[in-house]
Amino acid sequence: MNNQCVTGFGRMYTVTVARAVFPTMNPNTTPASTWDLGGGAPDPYVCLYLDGNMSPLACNGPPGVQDTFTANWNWSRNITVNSATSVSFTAWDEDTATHDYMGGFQYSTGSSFIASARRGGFMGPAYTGDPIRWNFTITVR
Ligand SMILES: [Ca+2]
Repeated sequence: MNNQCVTGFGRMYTVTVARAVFPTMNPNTTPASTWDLGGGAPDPYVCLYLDGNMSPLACNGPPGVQDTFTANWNWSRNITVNSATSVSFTAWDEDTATHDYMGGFQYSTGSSFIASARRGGFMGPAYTGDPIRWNFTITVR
C-alpha cells in the first residue's frame, strides 16, 4: 500500500489553547521551587510546534499572562494536519533573563491529533504525572 495515499495532504483544523492550569511549585527543579524569585506566580505563555521542529510555528508571548496559576489564553491557530503530522505545545514562564520551561503536551502523530479532534479536543493532564492541566478545543475547518 502506498503510504502517501494514507497521509494525503491533510485537513485544516483550528486548535484553541483555551486554558492551562499550573502547579504552585516548579516541578522541573530539584527540589521544586517557586516559579518566580520571591515566591510569585508564573507569567505563562504557550508555543505551538509542528513535526518536531525546535522553533515554534507561533507563540502567544512573551509577554505571558502576569502572575497566574491559571492562564485563560483562548489562543487559536489554524494548522494543516495529516496522519503523520506531530503537533506539540510547550508552556513557558516569562522571566527577565531566560524564560523557564513549564511543561509540554504532544500529539506524537497526526492520527492521535485527529482522534482528539473527533472528541472536540482535550482536557486534563496529558499523562500520569503531567503537572499541567491543559484544555484544548480542536475543530475541523
Ligand atoms: Ca516569571
